[in-house]
Amino acid sequence: MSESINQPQDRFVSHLTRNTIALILAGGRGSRLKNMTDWRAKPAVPFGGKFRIIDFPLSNCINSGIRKIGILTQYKADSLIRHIQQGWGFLRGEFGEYVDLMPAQQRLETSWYEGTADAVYQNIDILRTRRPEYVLILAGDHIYKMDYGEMLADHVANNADLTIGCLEVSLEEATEFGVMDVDQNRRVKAFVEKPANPPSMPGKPDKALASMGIYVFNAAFLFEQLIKDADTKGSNRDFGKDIIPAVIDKYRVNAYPFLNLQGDQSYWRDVGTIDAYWAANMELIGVKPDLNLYDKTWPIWTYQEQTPPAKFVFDDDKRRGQAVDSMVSGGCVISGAKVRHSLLFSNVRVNSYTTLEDAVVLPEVNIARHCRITKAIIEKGCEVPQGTVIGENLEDDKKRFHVSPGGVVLVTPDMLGQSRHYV
Ligand code: ADQ
Ligand code: ADP
Repeated sequence: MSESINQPQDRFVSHLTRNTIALILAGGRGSRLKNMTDWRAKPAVPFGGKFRIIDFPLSNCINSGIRKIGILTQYKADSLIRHIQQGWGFLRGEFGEYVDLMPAQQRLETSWYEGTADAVYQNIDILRTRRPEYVLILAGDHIYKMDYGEMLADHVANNADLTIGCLEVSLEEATEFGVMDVDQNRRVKAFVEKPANPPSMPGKPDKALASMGIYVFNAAFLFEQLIKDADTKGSNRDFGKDIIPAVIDKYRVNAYPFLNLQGDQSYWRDVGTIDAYWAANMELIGVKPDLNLYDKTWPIWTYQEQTPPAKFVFDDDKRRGQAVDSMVSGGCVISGAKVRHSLLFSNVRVNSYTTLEDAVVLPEVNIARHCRITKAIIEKGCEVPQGTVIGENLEDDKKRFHVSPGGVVLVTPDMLGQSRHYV
């Protein structure tokens, strides 16, 4: 038995997770989500009928036993902050558990965070006082389930300074990612951020090994590199662009292949565009979606107000209110209307003579009578007026709404001439 195996930190994943701080990067603009991020940060965008995107990395942390969590906020953080304060206050400070909001500290003369590394650097003084052994850095804008404890154990077992979570993507997709080349021991030999011509994987000419933007660092190593980077002229202060390329030659940087709870890479979604967001929500309606929201062993936690059950009623003309092949959240009332293959968030009203198909309807929406809506996303708080037709003539829709390249119509209160009461 090698000596290191006798070290408690190698033996117990619980020791590793207890001594880890997770930092969730929640500041990005998410501009490809168009008007859905006019008023909120991407991690605060509602998803899956009752969650917000950030609930996924947060729940992964809690379920993995990592209960010291910092959320680095910046852009339009209002609804994100409220969501965290309302829903994530259940951790016990006396056990050393917390979810801390870490807004831009304005530590430097610049007033906002620059790249992702700067977001962490600006909080370095606070992080040091917490004395973590490991820092797990996570993106706040991806949907997946993952046991981070396994990644930490792999990091320690391989004596790595930095471990990068990775997954296989197609060469076309790879231009949007950090792409790496690894040896047979998974040691990272090269790393390029968003390459125009991504290198393919050995033996897999149509695939590239992409960074998920999630990292395990030995804490002391991270702090050292952040300080070095802050002194480097011309740095973008970004993990992908600056920190990782600067350390791969000199230190042990390993790749960790992402596995979700089924032990494969079947579910990981960047819902960064309107088309991807719509498709990922639609996918959940299927009979056996790859993302199982009903798994009691890996619950996705969230905040949600208390609502009465969804209700399906006849209208005065005895017209049946119904939803088939759909998910309908609490507080919804479907009266004399037909809802097909759609996902309704909480407190949505759909009224008589109206039909919905392939629609994602966010909370607090009222759809009046005689509407026909197909393949659309209706933003939170919309009052859709009587007789509105959406998704049948995209040229018409383009005049009033946002139409995605895939033909999904996004409707917001502003586009209907209404003021926003909800984010
Ligand atoms: P991108 O996703 O393009 O690439 P970026 O836009 O920097 O990287 O966002 C990463 C995460 O950090 C997002 O969750 C974003 O919201 C957040 N964020 C960005 N700037 C921030 C700031 N200043 N303060 C707080 N949060 C901030 C990254 C990596 C790639 C990798 C992909 C995987 O750089 O190497 O392949 O993630 O999606
Ligand atoms: P429609 O345009 O379809 O006739 P209404 O607004 O008249 O819609 O509502 C129809 C039915 O929906 C009501 O009779 C009632 O049963 C139900 N309903 C409407 N609003 C609520 C509510 N706030 N709480 C519970 N049920 C409601």
